[in-house]
Amino acid sequence: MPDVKPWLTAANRKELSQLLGKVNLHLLYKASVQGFGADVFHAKCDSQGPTLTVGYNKAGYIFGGYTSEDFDTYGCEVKDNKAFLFRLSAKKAGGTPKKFAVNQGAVAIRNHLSYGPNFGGILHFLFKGKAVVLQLKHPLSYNLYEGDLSGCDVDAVECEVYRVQELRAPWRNVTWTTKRRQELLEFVSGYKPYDSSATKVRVLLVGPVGGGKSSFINSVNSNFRGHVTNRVVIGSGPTSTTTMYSTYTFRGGKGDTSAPLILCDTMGLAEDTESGMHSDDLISIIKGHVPNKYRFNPTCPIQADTNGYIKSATIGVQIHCVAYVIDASKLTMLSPEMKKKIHAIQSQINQLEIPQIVLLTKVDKECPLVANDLEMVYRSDLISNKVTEIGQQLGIPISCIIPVKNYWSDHELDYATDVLILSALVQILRYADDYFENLHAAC
Ligand SMILES: Nc1nc2c(ncn2[C@@H]2O[C@H](COP(=O)(O)OP(=O)(O)O)[C@@H](O)[C@H]2O)c(=O)[nH]1
Ligand SMILES: [Mg+2]
Repeated sequence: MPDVKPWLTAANRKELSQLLGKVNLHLLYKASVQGFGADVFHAKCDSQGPTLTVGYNKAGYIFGGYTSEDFDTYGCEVKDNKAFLFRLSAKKAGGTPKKFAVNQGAVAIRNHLSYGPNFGGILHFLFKGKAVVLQLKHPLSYNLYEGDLSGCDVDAVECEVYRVQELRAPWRNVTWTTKRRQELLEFVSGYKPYDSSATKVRVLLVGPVGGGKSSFINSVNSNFRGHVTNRVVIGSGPTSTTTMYSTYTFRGGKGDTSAPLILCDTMGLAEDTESGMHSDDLISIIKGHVPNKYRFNPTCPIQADTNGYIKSATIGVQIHCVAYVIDASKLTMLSPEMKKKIHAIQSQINQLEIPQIVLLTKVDKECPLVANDLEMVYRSDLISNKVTEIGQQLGIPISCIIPVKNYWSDHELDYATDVLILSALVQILRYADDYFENLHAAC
């Protein structure tokens, strides 16, 4: 049902994950759209495996039942020791979500042609024209009191059935806690480059217009400042908003000192040669010849005699890591011209032996599972496929591809967003250290 919006919010789903573990909920049936009839319910939900039935009442309660067994029309009583009834902590209900496990060995669901989802004859959806019926006369299957589920209001306004899909094990281990966020922030703030002649690691952000370069800088800044900031102008048009070379340092490390990191924002790459970043300019930046606030001219790259050109660039002003910033939701739309352009840049950077990573942005836009819960990012097949795809397209190992979600619509910091952003920074700093180490080994 791609056009039908489920009522379960991201917060509801988070609560449900306390009851169900990390699962994907795929909407199969929505009574207010498809009709409150048992026949439609069976047509949409039979033989779908584990499902979650959710009722919403006028009093604001969200409640329902889970079964790991199929719904069908054969008219039988089904035992399912994994089944349970639940109520979320919505509005009046307050507190934490509640789970009422089926009594072991008892009938968990009653399947019948004329029944909607029927949990042990106690909680009965879509029955005789009524959305929900609660019958506590038959407390054999689940033990609960009247009011536990729906606050005694069985006048449901909506009934949804979701298919429950187990998620794959995460392909990268991440600890999603505020404590972890703090540890990562402390690591990044306290980092000192391997090479003492570079006091900060310089990272060049490269990629097509609209990939999320400026938003990434804002997101990093937000982490250091402790609140969402909009320091860099964000663009949404097809051409680059950024025409200037800008380098960003960050305040807010230990003792409010400057963080050991400089992010360098460039003009976006464009397919044609007349607009967008010229690859010669990129190489000049990498070698440290381009001054901060230099305004690019796409048709005429910086020359040794250009005003402000830095002739003797030290290691401190050179680039120590290149991050390709690529929009996960537009990956398949990367044109052959764009790929050719990136490959040409890559081969020059390879010769300079500078580490290259990919920041795969907008993972929330690409994957609905991730949009609802960012912690699903390493469990999402969609994102995993995107990572493999970009790895193949750019010839970059998977370990160097980091999915991120920038702050783009949020007003408040969120620890999961921060954990991804800060994990990306940690990787960048580690790769930069490898680069410094190689430089020393070569001396
Ligand atoms: N959904 C989503 N939108 C994003 C994300 N990062 C950036 N955007 C949006 O993408 C658009 C382009 O971002 P911008 O940072 O200006 O890209 P740049 O041209 O590479 O600097 C803006 O409208 C942003 O709000 C993200 O992680 N998720
Ligand atoms: Mg920009």
